[in-house]
Amino acid sequence: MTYKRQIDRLPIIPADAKVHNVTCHYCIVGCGYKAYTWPTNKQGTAQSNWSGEDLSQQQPMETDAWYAPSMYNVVKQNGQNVHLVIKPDSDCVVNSGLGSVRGARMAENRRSDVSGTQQQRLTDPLVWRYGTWQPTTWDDALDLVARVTARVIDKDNENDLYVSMFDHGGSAGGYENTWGTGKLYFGSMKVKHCRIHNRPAYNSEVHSSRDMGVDELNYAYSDYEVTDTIFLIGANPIETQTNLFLNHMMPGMRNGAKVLIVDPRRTVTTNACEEVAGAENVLHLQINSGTDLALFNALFTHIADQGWVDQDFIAQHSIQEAVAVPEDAAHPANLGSFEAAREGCRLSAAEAAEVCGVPEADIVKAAEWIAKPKEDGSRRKCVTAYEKGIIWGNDNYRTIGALLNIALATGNVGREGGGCCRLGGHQEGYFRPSDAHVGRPAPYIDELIIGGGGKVHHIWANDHYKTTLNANTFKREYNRRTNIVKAAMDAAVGATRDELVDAIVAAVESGGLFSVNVDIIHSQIGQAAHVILPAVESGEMNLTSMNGERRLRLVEKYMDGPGQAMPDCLIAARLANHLERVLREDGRADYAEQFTGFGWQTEEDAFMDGYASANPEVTYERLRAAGNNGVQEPVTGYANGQLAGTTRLYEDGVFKRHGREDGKALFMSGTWRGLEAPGKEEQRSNHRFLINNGRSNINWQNWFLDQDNDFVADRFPMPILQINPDDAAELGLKNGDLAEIHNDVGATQAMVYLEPTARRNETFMIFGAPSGTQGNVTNAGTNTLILPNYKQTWGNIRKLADATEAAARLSFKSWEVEL
Ligand SMILES: Nc1nc2c(c(=O)[nH]1)N[C@H]1C(S)=C(S)[C@@H](COP(=O)(O)OP(=O)(O)OC[C@H]3O[C@@H](n4cnc5c(=O)[nH]c(N)nc54)[C@H](O)[C@@H]3O)O[C@H]1N2
Ligand SMILES: Nc1nc2c(c(=O)[nH]1)N[C@H]1C(S)=C(S)[C@@H](COP(=O)(O)OP(=O)(O)OC[C@H]3O[C@@H](n4cnc5c(=O)[nH]c(N)nc54)[C@H](O)[C@@H]3O)O[C@H]1N2
Ligand code: SF4
Ligand SMILES: [Mo]
Repeated sequence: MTYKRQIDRLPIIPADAKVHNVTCHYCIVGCGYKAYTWPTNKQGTAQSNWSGEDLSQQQPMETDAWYAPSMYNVVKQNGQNVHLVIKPDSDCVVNSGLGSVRGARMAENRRSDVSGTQQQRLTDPLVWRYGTWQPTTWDDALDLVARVTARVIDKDNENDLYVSMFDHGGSAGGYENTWGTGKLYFGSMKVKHCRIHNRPAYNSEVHSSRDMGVDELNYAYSDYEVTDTIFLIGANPIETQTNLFLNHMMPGMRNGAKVLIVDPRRTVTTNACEEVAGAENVLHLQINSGTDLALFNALFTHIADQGWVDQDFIAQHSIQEAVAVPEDAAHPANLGSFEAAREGCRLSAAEAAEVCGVPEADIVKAAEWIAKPKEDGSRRKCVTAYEKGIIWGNDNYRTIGALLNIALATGNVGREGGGCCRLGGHQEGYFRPSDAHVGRPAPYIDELIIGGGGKVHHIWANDHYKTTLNANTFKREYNRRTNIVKAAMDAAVGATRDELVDAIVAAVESGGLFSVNVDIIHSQIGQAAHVILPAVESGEMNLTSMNGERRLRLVEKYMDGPGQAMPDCLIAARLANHLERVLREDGRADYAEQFTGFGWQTEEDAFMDGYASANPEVTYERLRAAGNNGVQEPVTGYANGQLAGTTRLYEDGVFKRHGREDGKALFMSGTWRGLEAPGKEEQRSNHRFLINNGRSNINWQNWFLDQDNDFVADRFPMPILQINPDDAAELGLKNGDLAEIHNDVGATQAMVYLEPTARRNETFMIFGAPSGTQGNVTNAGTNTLILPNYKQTWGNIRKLADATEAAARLSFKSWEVEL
């Protein structure tokens, strides 16, 4: 809440403050920061301070010698209170000293007993006892988890244990923690009933890209600076990858790049690009929701027909066989040669214009901006970048494949100024044993849970109550099933441990579900849990992750975690230790043996056991030395005191992501087939409004920290629903009013925000808020291979109430800006 603390002075960082490398743990961009800590009874002076400047003199505008109140806090370090400043690092090539409205508030979002911030953080393991949650020790809580879990699993059958777990880096995740959980669930066990934090199955967000041989993070951020065209699809980078936009895309535009944007909504990104590049250099293809595949097929057709393709690349680096992987249940389209794809995807610009609702001339113009050779005959460079607008959009497999077709055909993968990439969500940081046993398509976990499947559920760092699809039904069933267990535990009050375990097992045998929640706060799904285990965050442990250009860095621990909280990897290790012990006591020595190898005492032990086992050159010490610029993965060696990495993938033209020995890229052959996920077409026909949804700059994910941060909570006490003013007038809605969104599968609420640029009958709602879950109205039907289709949701809207007291004093200014 520093923004209104009326702070007129902050301590000056002394010259001898401790300095730690920090990579912002929020979004994929992974901006470099430095954390400074020093004793509370000390500070620098105008003449003697960390910056080396004489601060009694006026500093220039672009000075580094300052910090904002939001970058400051007082936290615990080795049990002592210390001053903490976390400020952007101007030497980091990712952000060059820029912060964002999220990253620049890392410090104020740390838990502090002195300033009172983030007091919601969990400090102790909690066990459901005597009708509520009671604090206890790790050994007590983990003994209960291990005993109950051990009763429902066995050597060859772990199907009654369900696991929801992060697969990313940065905030909740990282190489240490994906390995800790991965070694437990995929090494010691072979858990099949698992899902990832953001989708109801354990699968890929981009199956087709990988099947075509292309890893989805293949470029370098500098490619934006030297390209001719930036092609953005279903993404809003100024709000969601902020410093990638500001520090790399904007310089690209200033160097002359044109920008193509595909989004059914006019975003602030579109607005910003027009301001930076000039409106004549920005083309917004404002397509009908979910029609991207038709657009991409038409672009591909036009580009191929004009002969604007890279024949050499196609001949040398792509497969020549018409169909190399035939369409089947695991591959929702044929994969093969360029020519076969050209026939299989054929669609005219006129036909696509009809489907997409954009002018045919704009489709032709877009094709020209992507691929029409320049006057001197040279090839245009184009960076293609996409994110959740198509990943969570209609027909994920074919749509992403069709987009990659264009990038491959124009020789834009593995070239400077090119790339066909996910913009990304969190940072990455995946290192786990094989998940092959899960199968493809992977089981649809939410549906199984709703249908009564599973007896024990372990949840690591996610909150399905706020962020899954079909969420009304999920919550109803989850509450019902976990309440069966709570009732059984209540009835067993005062029982011995054995009696309690018997009571819980009896309850799960009769339809109940025992829920274990590993989180940093007491979340919404955590309200249903029986055991809650407190984790630490990045900065409260050492943590490695890589960003959207595969840049690997180490965040150095700069403060203590709250109370008994531990790193996720060590929680996994201690759980494994308890499972081993309990299984031995139970006489199941063979099975117990599978849970050995978890002697780790520190997160570094987990790192060395996991990631470093496959990348022996990489150590904490070397990463520390590599600082905030780190090294781009894959790491290729260590020489002259430096880790060597890879600026961009596929510069050698060898594509291996599909696992094929030939090293050739594949093209995808898939026709437009309307709204693919079950129930979507009916939902659209039967409801007036598109409930498009996604993110805003200020909110981070499911608001787990935002909800206890006044700066954010005062701005948006509730999720907003952007709506066209004429639509709102028809419904009797005004700014700040509370609206109910309802449809065939559920209902939710949001705060009305009139937005003149919103198209009629098309709204946009912030997803994931504690005070209004958009997923309540997203139906259960998924794309093939169990990819949720959050974006294509339709519903009706009615007024619930006038603006609440909190909403009445907000600004409802349009987000459009003019520079
Ligand atoms: N500020 C902020 N930044 C974040 C996050 C955050 O919570 N807050 N979360 C991070 C995470 S985990 C993720 S995954 C990323 C997501 O980053 P983005 O994908 O950029 O974010 P979204 O807002 O989910 O969706 C992007 C756009 O998809 C558009 N869209 C909807 N339907 C369609 C469609 O049919 N076709 C097309 N082409 N577009 C469509 C929406 O209008 C929206 O503008 O952001 C990361 N960065
Ligand atoms: N309607 C709709 N739904 C969506 C989306 C959408 O666009 N529209 N997007 C989807 C996407 S891309 C995403 S990423 C998901 C996000 O869905 P979730 O993963 O459920 O949301 P997060 O906010 O990332 O959840 C983080 C949780 O982990 C906890 N946490 C934070 N740090 C740590 C840590 O270090 N350790 C542990 N153990 N816990 C920690 C937080 O308190 C919080 O409860 O939502 C998905 N759902
Ligand atoms: S752009 Fe992303 S990584 Fe950079 S400071 Fe903002 S939230 Fe953090
Ligand atoms: Mo995400």
